[in-house]
Amino acid sequence: MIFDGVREKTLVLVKPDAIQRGLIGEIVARFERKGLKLVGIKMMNLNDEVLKEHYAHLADKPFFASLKNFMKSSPVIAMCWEGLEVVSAVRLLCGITKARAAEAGSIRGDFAMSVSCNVVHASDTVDNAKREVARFFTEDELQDYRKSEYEHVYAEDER
Ligand code: DAT
Ligand code: MG
Repeated sequence: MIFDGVREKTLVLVKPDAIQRGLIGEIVARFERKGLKLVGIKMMNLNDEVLKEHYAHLADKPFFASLKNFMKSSPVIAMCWEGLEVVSAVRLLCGITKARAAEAGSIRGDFAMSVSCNVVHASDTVDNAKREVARFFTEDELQDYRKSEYEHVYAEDER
């Protein structure tokens, strides 16, 4: 089967600060122009239950309550992107957590100044990406389709 090598998936959230600042299109465009395939997208409200799971690694931090409040302050856009080694590729596109120190050209580097209001979430490892995609999307909400652009985005041996 063609394109079987490019099935890694990752979760991206467009955070409330980006929703309020009208950056949804800018952020989606970054992933599109990179050559990634969008396989799931929806607008949703997050609750304490999902945020406790999603940010479990930060549960004992002093900023945990404000992080949850921030993530509940408006709907977010959840997206699932697919591609070859897409988890690490998307982390690079997003830039480091502290946005004002993030590399120019990255999403956080170009659009944000804050540590907490840093416009996007992206899965950090392949294992976490699997868990996070399953946390935010049902199987039915993930699309399986052929993107003809892949013939030009990837070399034959990468597809
Ligand atoms: P990342 O989002 O880059 O994967 P993370 O998983 O360490 O970073 O933290 C998740 C989010 O929590 C991060 O995007 C913003 C918030 N956060 C992290 N460290 C923080 C801090 N020191 N003060 C306030 N918010 C913080
Ligand atoms: Mg993280």
